[in-house]
Amino acid sequence: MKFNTKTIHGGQSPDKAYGSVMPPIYQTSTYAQSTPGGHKGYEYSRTHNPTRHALEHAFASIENGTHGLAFGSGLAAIDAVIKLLKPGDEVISTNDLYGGTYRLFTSIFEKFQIKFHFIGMNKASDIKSYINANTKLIWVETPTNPMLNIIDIKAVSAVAKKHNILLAVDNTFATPYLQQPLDLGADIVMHSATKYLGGHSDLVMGALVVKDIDLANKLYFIQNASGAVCGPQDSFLALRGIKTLHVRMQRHCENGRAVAEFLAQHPNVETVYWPGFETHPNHNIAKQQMNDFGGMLSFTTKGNRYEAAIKTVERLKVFTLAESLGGVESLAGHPASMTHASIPKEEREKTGVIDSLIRLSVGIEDSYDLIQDLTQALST
Ligand code: P1T
Repeated sequence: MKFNTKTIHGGQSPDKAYGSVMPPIYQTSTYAQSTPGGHKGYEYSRTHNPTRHALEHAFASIENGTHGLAFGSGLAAIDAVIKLLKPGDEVISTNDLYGGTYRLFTSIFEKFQIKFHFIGMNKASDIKSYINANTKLIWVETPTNPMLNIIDIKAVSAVAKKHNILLAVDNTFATPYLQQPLDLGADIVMHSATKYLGGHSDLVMGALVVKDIDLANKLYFIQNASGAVCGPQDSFLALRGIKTLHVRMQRHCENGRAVAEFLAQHPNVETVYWPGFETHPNHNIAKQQMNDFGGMLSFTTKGNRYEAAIKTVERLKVFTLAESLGGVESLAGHPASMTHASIPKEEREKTGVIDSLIRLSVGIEDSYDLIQDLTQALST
């Protein structure tokens, strides 16, 4: 089945009870048993729920995996992956990543003696010097949030496999429409489904997909034992969102390109970070591992002045100033004071998250209106 068909039908069939085409919202915590253990496959909704099940099948289908797992947030999904580890284990992670992921790693899991190395991965070979006998996981965001760095998944996977290390890829920015990490050698693909998969800024959810039964079973155990699952109503919304992922992404990519090209020639803009530019350091890798360049981009205003960046985002009218990304509506953010405020200033500035950086999640409105809005916001 091709991707554009999988988004609509992947892992789904009409409901067995009455043939309903959309999966019913099984809004129940528990299921009747005729005798202890005598049930129809479902006992308790933390463990299993038919609506969540349908969504988990859809996740697996669109990411070319065999097993999908849905969580109550993207961070809950990441939390489950790190719980595969034990004290003394080490993780090598991209140094440019969502601030909440950095906070989870450093403020929660370092307490449990898991060690994290945050490094630039623009050259996959740079990872090798951080590997030792305790290294158990490589955590990659690509494109990264918010600098839009591109990491070569195939090359990192070759290093990981050689040393028997798990590779997890946060595919939130790209979505499976643009990039399928399991096909490129990753062991785990993760999503903040809050973003493009949901697509309408109306839910908070996380996803994991794997293609190895043992790994799947370990993660299902953690999902049930730790219990950070999503509810049936949100599962339904995510299933509905995924059905239009391919058409939304096509427009996100077109609008992303139009906005990136507009900003690149604007006199009040210093630098635009977008993997579609030939000048992007890993443009060629982006071309190889992605089908297009997406709707996320960041840029700096001239002069690196905090006030200038803040004034710019405050003046926007079609773009909404808000955390998050990946919805049909365009959003703008100021990473240094919003999504990446939990990363110490010194650390974030090393990766380029400076005071004048603005991040855009380019939505699917008419690109004319988006460019008009940026024109007025950048005019002074
Ligand atoms: O918000 P949540 O669903 O828990 O997902 C966390 C997360 C994980 N990975 C990436 C790449 C993310 O961007 C996020 C969440 N990001 C934002 C809220 C943001 O505005 O960047």
